[in-house]
Amino acid sequence: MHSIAASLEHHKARGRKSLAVLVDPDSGKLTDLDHRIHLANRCGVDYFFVGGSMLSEDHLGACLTTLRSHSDIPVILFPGNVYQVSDHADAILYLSLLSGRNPDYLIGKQVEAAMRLAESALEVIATAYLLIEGGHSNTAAYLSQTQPIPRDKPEIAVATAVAAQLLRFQWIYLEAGSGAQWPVPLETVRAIAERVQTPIIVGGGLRKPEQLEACLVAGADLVVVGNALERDPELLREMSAVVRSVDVGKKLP
Ligand code: 1GP
Repeated sequence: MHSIAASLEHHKARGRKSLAVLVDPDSGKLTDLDHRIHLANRCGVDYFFVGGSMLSEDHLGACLTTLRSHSDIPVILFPGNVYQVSDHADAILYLSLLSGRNPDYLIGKQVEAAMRLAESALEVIATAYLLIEGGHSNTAAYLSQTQPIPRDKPEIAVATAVAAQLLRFQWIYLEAGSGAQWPVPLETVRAIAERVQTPIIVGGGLRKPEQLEACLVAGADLVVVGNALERDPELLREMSAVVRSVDVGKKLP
């Protein structure tokens, strides 16, 4: 039995790509959550990510209970603040905002949450979080009072990802921002994948199956989709098929 962090490494080693559906319990669109869960089960989605920038704990609890009671897909907290911690999930992304220079989001919030996490049964996944300019105002950048990495500076993103690997982060998350106009540039994903062995997650502004495919071919190991699936849950069928198709042709060791 692999831990969740190890499962992604295991998949990466075998060239298998992964898909996560982001559920934002504060989006006001939880009415069709049952349907989205059903589709995720049928389509073989790998993970649910749960979180939002402005979310309170109350909403989170109900959402986690629904996910847990209708699905065996691992549920990973993707917290927008220190209140989004719950034992009703399997794991939590312990995010450090490495693209920014705000000490609160590099280590301050992590210290605030540390004792609670250490005492919980959650698997804690140390995750380097890199905001990459996505064309729209970025909520995470605003709330953290940091600047995203400019889109045309892949070398900065690469150096940050290499630092994350040297610092032994378990996952690297490249984030263009929820509803981003442009997803993370493929050139950036490719350049990072060529330099680091740490599993790479990419999210923000992925709306079309072709974008997922391009991102995975460029070297992402896991893609995360939120808004597009809230708007059109049926899109998941095509997206998951594309993710599986990228596996094909990879050589098994
Ligand atoms: C996950 O923030 C993203 O990394 C979600 O973005 O809602 O645009 O898919 P979307």
